[in-house]
Amino acid sequence: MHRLLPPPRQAAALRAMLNSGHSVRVVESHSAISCMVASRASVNVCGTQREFDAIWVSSLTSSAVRGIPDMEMYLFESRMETIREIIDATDKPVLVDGDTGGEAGAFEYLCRRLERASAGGVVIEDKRFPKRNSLSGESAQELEDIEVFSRKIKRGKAACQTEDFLVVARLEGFIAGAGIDEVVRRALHYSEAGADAILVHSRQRSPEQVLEFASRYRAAVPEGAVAKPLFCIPTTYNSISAEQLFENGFSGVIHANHLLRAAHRAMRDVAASLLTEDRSMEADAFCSTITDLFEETGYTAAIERNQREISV
Ligand code: SPV
Ligand code: MG
Repeated sequence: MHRLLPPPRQAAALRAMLNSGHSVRVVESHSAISCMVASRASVNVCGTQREFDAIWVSSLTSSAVRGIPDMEMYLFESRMETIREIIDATDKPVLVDGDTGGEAGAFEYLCRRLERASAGGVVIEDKRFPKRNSLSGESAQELEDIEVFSRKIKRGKAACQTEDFLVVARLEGFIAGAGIDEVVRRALHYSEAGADAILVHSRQRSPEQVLEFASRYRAAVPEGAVAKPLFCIPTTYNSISAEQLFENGFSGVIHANHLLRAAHRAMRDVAASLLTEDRSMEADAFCSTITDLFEETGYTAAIERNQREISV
């Protein structure tokens, strides 16, 4: 393998947060501008400022912005360009959805490329390549052999240059119809293989399945071993808050697709309004202003700097 320079500190932040017991709220980005919006979102809740802690580069939304289905179809090089733009657009750590990771050799390469690009980590799911989106009830979901997937985790970890880069094992057992015993068995196996964290996925409308998993996993961790931090993606069971998931043993909660879904709905409404009204006045209500875009992308600040220089 080539000798590579270590990545900058932004990459280490996710590991540091998890190590210090800080729970993380993660939100999806699919472009530099969506990452800027996500990174700057900040609200005051009962006197405490709340922000997202990390960014999720979703395969669903990375595919959707390219106009292709979420079937592990994109060329990784073109996705890498988006990942780099997203990392450049934020100071927050970036967690990349690596789908199945491909075969072990491809996964080593993926880990090295992402670590070098200063990503905070990668998540791979224990399904067979090419995977199908987990939320689609129509798709056949086939689990990977437990040993094959564990070897892939080991190979990915061994390929990384630092301890900071996280390799997260994502459990698709519930999605594929397996029972909780099998899902817990796999979680223990992947933890033992060196996964830095475990993501359990479910498409039930209720959080019961993932909550039961969290308590069963913790109870099953053998003496002397540590339970890995747990992540979940509450897209379907979305009446439970991130705070409640944290209280029930989760360290990370990922809102995996909402910024693109919001933009898509607004785009459809605006396109229809432009045609219906035959002008743009009514559509303005659904749009950011041009000034908003200037400010978000640094245009306003760049012009101000130029003007200061001219007036000196
Ligand atoms: C993604 O965001 O691409 C995910 C989560 O993998 S899900 O769409 O629920 O499979
Ligand atoms: Mg995905």
